[in-house]
Amino acid sequence: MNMKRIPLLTIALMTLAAPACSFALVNAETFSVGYTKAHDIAPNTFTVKTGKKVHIEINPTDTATGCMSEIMVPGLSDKPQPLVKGKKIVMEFTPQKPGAYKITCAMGVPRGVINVQ
Ligand SMILES: [Cu+2]
Repeated sequence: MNMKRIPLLTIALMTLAAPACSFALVNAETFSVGYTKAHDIAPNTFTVKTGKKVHIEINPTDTATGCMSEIMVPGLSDKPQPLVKGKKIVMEFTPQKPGAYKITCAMGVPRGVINVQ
């Protein structure tokens, strides 16, 4: 076995074990959300604070189809992201204005709400 390869492998594994967002998470309000075709996202109602960073992770256990196959939060997370089984979705934003922001599909059908206080 070529011993020179071991340190490189160790560095690669350490890099994988420390995702880039781990530092940002320290000061963010973090939510873990599930998705199934039968129940859509759960939970689907969130309360957060103006000026405080929010980190939402969605872990789909189904792949969504049709109208509701993408998710976005107009005004907070404007880029539609596809709900695909096993593929984690991350939304990160810092709300600047209080209000009730709808969680929607890519065309605006509501599926939940983020209340910014
Ligand atoms: Cu739709």
